[in-house]
Amino acid sequence: SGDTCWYIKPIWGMAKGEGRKGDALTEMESFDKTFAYILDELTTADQDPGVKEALVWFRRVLEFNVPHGKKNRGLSVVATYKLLKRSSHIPEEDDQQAAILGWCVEMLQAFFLVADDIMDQSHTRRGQPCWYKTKDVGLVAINDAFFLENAVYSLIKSHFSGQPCYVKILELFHEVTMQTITGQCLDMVSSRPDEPLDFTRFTSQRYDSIVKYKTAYYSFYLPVALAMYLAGIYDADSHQRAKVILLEMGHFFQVQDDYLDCYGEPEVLGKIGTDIQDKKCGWLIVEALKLCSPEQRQSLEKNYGIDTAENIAAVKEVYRALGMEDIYRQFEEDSAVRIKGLIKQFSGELPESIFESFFNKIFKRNK
Ligand code: GPP
Ligand code: MG
Ligand code: MG
Ligand code: MG
Repeated sequence: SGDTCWYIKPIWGMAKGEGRKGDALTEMESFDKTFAYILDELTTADQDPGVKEALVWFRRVLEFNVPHGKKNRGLSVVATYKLLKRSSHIPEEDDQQAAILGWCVEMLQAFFLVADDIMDQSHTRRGQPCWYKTKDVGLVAINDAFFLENAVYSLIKSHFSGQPCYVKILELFHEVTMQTITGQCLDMVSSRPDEPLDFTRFTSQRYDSIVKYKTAYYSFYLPVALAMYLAGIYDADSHQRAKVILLEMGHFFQVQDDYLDCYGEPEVLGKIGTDIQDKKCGWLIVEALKLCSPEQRQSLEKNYGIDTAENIAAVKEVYRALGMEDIYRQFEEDSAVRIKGLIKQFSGELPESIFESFFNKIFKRNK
């Protein structure tokens, strides 16, 4: 359906996206209301009474796994859509459509997280036990991950079929899912439990590919691209520009995730780090390997990827001696400068505020 005249001059006073303080709460509340509606749609379909028990189970899956995160990705669909349509008065049901897509992103994320926690053998997520660790669940969680993924398409069909953006949205979800699966593959094969540790594979190039694919596409490009499609923005140039900026932000976000895995407070973060014992090719180890002495490297080789308190402590001791926390702070500052510069340089006709407000949500996060 071609290019649409969509450009709206950003309103600078409102660049943070949420405007007045009270509005942030209202946005979250109205977003949460949409979830209650989605829950009913997905689990009370008038169907074969023989599947009733599965629908009751799926309701539990959705309630446990979808609505308890920060909801940055989902809310960004709504916020971006509103910024793109600022000058025209959007009817209420249009906002509702953005909220449905926002929840689709949150459901895709829930699908990834349920599966990722099994693969990473994690313990907690969002301040509760991981779904597969929950009583009566176990490996049914694999089927539940498939359910969460497919629920996305059932919602897209019921809310968007017949609209000009329908096929674009479908294709985008499929493409981004494949990218994320590719990144998860790189993440997993870089640290196989049955293979000896090989630090020569832990390069920045490898790290960059892992995080671009496993995190940046679905967490940053997807929410903004969905809002753009909903607002009628299809042109390749705008999407390419958005992608360049958002993939850079996504890279930064995963560096934060890797830093917090080791240095975050589990009570705030809602999850307990496992990257050291999981032998992950994460930001801290990749940077530490660039800076360490031969002795420190030996210690890392001896202790990385082994799940005992002593081995983990020995790795953390090398990180401490290298000053990894300060190195991260410096990276954070440099990234902010780089990303802000990229936004100024690369936004083209897109309002800079959509990128600024997304970045402000994640910068200096501790959860
Ligand atoms: C985050 O990595 C990456 C994902 C959640 C993508 C998973 C993709 C699949 C196809 C399952 P992470 O393991 O560092 O996240 P966390 O720290 O939240 O466990
Ligand atoms: Mg994980
Ligand atoms: Mg993982
Ligand atoms: Mg992590």
